[in-house]
Amino acid sequence: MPANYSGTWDIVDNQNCEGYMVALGIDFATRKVASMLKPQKVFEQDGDSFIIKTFTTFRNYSCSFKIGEEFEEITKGLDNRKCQTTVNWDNDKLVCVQKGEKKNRGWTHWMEGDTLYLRLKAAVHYTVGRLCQDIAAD
Ligand code: VL7
Repeated sequence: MPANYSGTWDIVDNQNCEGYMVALGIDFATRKVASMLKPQKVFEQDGDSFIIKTFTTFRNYSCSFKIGEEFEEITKGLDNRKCQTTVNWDNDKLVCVQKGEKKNRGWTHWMEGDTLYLRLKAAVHYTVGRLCQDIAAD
């Protein structure tokens, strides 16, 4: 029996939503509006079938999927990109991979007690260094 996420969930707080939005290339004005929002999520779950609706006063977003079945997701009203998206169980966690232009993109939901968590990720952070031979040292 998988976990049951059904219900209506209200945001309590979040961290670094700004960084996520920057990674997706959301413009400054939209980020400022989005950062003020208090999203509500409504999960409709029937076993492995999900509809996740995200409601705000500014925009809404809805996504439906079946566990393990890849689908084309268009992030309309978010960054408006096309992704090949798959959501799987990792024990009771919901793990989403959004393949597309943005590398390392996806989200994970899990529950602890009566709290629902959501971790959203996008983008890659690299650092590249260059080193040269120290001839004098040899
Ligand atoms: C992701 C907030 C904002 C662009 C407008 C703000 C509109 C949202 O991926 C999401 O949910 C998953 C997991 O539950 C299921 O679809 C929703 C909300 C991301 C970052 C990006 C700002 C533009 C507010 C409707």
